[in-house]
Amino acid sequence: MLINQLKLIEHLPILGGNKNNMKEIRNIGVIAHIDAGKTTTTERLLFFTGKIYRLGEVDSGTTQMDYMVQERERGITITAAVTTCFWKDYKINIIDTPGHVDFTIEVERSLRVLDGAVMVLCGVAGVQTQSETVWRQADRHNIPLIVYVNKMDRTGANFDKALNSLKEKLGITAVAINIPLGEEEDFRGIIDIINMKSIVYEDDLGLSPREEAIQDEHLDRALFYREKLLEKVAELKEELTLKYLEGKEITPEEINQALREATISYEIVPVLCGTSFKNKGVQPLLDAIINYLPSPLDVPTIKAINPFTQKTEERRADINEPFSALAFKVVSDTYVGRLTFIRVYSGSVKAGSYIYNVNKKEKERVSRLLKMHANRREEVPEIEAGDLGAVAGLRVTSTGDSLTEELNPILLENIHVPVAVVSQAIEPKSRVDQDILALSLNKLSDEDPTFNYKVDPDTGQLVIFGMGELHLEIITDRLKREFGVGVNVGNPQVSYRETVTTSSEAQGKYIKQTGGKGQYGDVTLRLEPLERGKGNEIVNAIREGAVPREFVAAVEEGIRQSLEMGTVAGYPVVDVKVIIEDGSYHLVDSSAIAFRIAGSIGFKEAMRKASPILLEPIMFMEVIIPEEYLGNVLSHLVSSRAEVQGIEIHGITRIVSLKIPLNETFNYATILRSMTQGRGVFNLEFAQYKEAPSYVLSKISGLV
Ligand SMILES: Nc1nc2c(ncn2[C@@H]2O[C@H](COP(=O)(O)OP(=O)(O)OP(=O)(O)O)[C@@H](O)[C@H]2O)c(=O)[nH]1
Ligand SMILES: [Mg+2]
Repeated sequence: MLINQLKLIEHLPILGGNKNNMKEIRNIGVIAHIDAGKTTTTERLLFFTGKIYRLGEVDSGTTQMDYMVQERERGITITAAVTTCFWKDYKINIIDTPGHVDFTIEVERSLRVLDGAVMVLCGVAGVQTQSETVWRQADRHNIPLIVYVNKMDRTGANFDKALNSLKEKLGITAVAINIPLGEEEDFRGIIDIINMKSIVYEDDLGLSPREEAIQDEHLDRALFYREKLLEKVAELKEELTLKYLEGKEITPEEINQALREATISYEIVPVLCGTSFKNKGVQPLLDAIINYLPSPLDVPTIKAINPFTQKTEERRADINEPFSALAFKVVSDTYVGRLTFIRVYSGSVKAGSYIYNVNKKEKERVSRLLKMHANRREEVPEIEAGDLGAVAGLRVTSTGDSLTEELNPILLENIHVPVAVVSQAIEPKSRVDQDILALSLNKLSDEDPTFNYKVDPDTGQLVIFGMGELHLEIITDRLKREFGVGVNVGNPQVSYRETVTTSSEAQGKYIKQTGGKGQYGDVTLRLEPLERGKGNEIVNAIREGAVPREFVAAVEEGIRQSLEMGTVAGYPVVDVKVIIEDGSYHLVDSSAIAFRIAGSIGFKEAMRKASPILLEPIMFMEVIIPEEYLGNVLSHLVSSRAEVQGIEIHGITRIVSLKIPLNETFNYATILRSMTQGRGVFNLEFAQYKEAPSYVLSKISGLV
């Protein structure tokens, strides 16, 4: 009978609730380390809100959110999926993000457009490397957080330890608002320390939790946590401080209000616990999402530059303001074609209307508007401020572009794209494949800004670039299965960079004046090293009139092209400042082409003089192994140029943190598996570029 009731709920439209009431919208992300249980939790959020009536499981490949074949087969999330559900009249737009660092762009673009997030921790491991990374990302985007300590049913789950790891590793003021009732296999529910009651789950689906008074044996613990919570709450507001000091009762409403304000102002992070897999503790999480995380009205007003006036303008989250939105994701949908996901910040957009892409300076027609549930969609006539949705029909809009009304353009902050450090040669198996390959690679890089490809100018070889081995493996698999292209791929390679270590100056001359119209381009460039991670800078410091402006632009273009391929081993050049100092031109013979070539010659010469070096990517690595394998694993790592930074002890598990050159990590999955009989796991994350030892250069130059 329950199933029948829920079936009816399943037919609720995606859009609904109280339309213009932005106070009752929550745009939230679910973020965490790999495997912490984000997708399982999201699936439960949908189940308990009545959005779906049959529970999907990651392990059997039946969740709604992990809908790609590669996700279902591997039990991991690869792409951020958007969905909407309703809880107590609140509309919650949720993005379930991947935990694997190769897909970090999905977390980045989601956090860029969301207002709040649920960070999921594993109850056994507490804060892990990727938890730190996603927390830093949330922090950078000023995203208020609540933490959900999941997997409380697992052996070794320890709520206090997880809570402390939040304070110790992230330095955040984490405050428990509920605590476990029993732990490990005895986990039966939670103790709500705001309302001081137990919530006990008895049926497997967790549909009818029973509320009861806290039993005596748990009372001391509950009071201990309540005292901590009240101390914190009392610090937050003066009127509550007085009440607390006078020993007066602080009501649950007052506690919730204070927690809400403090969560939104990043002063505290409320912490809850549960086990999504066993359906315990999820309804309190839904309550916490609506109680503590911000609505679009609670987040700071958008401020952005109007590209016409160069003045900063504001857009309030209000449907009566001019329309503004950010495109955060592009996917090719089998049925609808190219779909662009947007977050509307102000005004509204209607199906059939025209909007303006500020980055591309082009008008685009909105042919249809859709609300998404993972890969299913529902057509809607309008998307309003504060909401998320998808647009069909946009041709030129890519990830990070600002969309506005043509007469009211503003340029919103773009989306930060991390560096692609791994490359792989790829070739089509046949002539037919060759044509589809180009088209497919184009589509894939349109969807994923961390994936790109180019033809190596020396070898003519097609090379793909991505975040890591897994990323490129998924891309290759999609090429074969989704696009039907037969390809052969080479081994993954490190994508090195080049830079300079000293300053230099060089003249670039391209002069040919033998009969007829000649060529004349002449520039003097200065090259200086910049700090690691600063990127490249081209500065025009040329004396007014020495060279006409369009030729200076051509010089810049020549320099930009040369930055793509350095003089050490042909890798892109990073962290240099190129100053165009001087030059001369000829009234008849000078042309943009001649100056572009002169710029390129000058840059190459300056680079050769500036003690250039090769940079290699260094990765953070975390290796998690049973104690007995520690010795062997460590000695292998040290012989692979690893710098061990720390070893953490969790029962019989050892977590080794280290830095290691990317080059040494290829195939590590197989090596670790054989060294630990399949019991070890590891995570990798890009840390920095660092000078490569000379033998690495000799090796890639084919000298050894
Ligand atoms: N015992 C237990 N297992 C859980 C719980 N929640 C999730 N799992 C299991 O943990 C594994 C990972 O769960 P997912 O939901 O895929 O985790 P995720 O965070 O979405 O993983 P990625 O998206 O790949 O980063 C699966 O095998 C789940 O069945 C829980 O509360 N208890
Ligand atoms: Mg997942």
